[in-house]
Amino acid sequence: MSLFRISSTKILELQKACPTASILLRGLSAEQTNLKSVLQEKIPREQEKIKEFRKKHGGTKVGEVTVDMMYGGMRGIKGLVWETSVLDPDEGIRFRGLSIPECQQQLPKAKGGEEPLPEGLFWLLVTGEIPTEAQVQAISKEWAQRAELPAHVVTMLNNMPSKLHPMSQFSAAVTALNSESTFAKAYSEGVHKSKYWEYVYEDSMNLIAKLPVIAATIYRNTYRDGKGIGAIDDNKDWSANYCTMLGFDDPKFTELMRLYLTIHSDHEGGNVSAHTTHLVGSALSDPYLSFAAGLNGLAGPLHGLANQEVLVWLEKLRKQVGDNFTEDQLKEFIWKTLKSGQVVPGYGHAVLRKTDPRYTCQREFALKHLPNDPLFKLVAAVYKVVPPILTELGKVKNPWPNVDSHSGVLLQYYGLKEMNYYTVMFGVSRALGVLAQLIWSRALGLPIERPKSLSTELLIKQVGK
Ligand code: AMX
Repeated sequence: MSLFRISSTKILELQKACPTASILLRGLSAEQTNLKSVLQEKIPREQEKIKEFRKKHGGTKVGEVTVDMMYGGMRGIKGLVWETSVLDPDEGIRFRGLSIPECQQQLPKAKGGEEPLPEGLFWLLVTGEIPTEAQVQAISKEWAQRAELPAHVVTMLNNMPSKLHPMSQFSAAVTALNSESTFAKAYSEGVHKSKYWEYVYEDSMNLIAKLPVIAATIYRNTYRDGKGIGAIDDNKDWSANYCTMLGFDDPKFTELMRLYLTIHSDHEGGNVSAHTTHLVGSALSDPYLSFAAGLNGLAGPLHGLANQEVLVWLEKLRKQVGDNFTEDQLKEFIWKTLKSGQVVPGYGHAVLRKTDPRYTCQREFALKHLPNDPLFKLVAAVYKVVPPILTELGKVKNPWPNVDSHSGVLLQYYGLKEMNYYTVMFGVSRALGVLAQLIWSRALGLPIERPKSLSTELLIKQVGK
């Protein structure tokens, strides 16, 4: 039954005439396992909805900008539209309205598994709907089939010096993949702008499919014997293939990676990696160039590199206090870090004001699978001691742990000990969120980003008036 042949104008008419039409349409898309076809139906409806909304409310104010906001990293300025997720300061992230526990409950899982498959999260981010198992399996298959790397990228990766940081290798390889961009080719051939999203979709699907191959090659070249990573298996999901290529075969590690790759995907639009990908994409740079730019931002120690920093910090702490530590010893180490002008990595956030639910779900994973691990015990003890100290400092707006505070200890437990590699895994996951949004940014025809800046001199003149 090909109900998907109904035109989008017909669907809009149907929705206006019948309030239950969206439920009906949801039913229709549940039968369709081709993500692009689902999008083809959704995009005109969303374009129309936004057009109507802007016609009525285009001039409505949504906030104000103060001088402090301008000097303070634009904190709190509502200046971006990001469809795939929204971050609440107290509650944490919601992916298309679903919290992390709801995603864990409702998204399809691998056979015998307990954690959500990132393929399902991607479907949710792109469509706003929870996928069926058949839809998730279709994505796994499609990504497996699109995974092959062009020869020049393999050669480039194999010639990277092993002392080059894995994140630099990663972003360089993603940049070089733009030789394959269907968007760049179509643009140079003069494609109509209404078709941009289709090419961005193709590039995004190809890029996501290839990321685990690139990431695993980097891992094996840098930390192992550099021998082949083996072939992608069409019958395995995206995370399982990634784990096999890395050289890990513990099913519990694969489950951890499914959770890890799901929860690191998206954190609304203003964070450095998401905003950078969006900004570069707005110049109509192709998805490879846009995402590589985002990766370079993720590689900063205040953003994604914090997961590496946390482990370096924990190792130093453990070396100093051992496994039978007292709270006073921990406090002393934390104060030493702060007094030497450094941040406590893994704590604090620009938007969140409570413990990050991505931290909590990783803590729950640890409580279930590695409750007696000494490093986990240290992480749990640090969780008790750091927040009161950061609160005492008086200036830290959020003394609670973020996602990066907990991911490394889990990876260490399963034997992935090379902490300089951790941000690469974050990057593989982050692609899901920022590329889902990039498809929508082009579908909605969002323009080149260009906010206004002022010099201090001009600002003083203007405010002094
Ligand atoms: N340790 C020590 N000081 C901290 C701190 C921490 N964990 N978090 C914030 N502060 C300090 C800031 O450095 C700033 O000091 P300053 O006025 O002397 O410059 C002051 O507290 C106010 O900062 P804020 O408004 O609370 O935070 P922010 O929005 O400016 O920065 C963040 C947010 C995440 C960069 C900051 O909390 C931090 O540096 N944390 C440690 C690094 C980290 O874990 N980053 C990962 C974040 C999650 C992610 O992106 N992956």
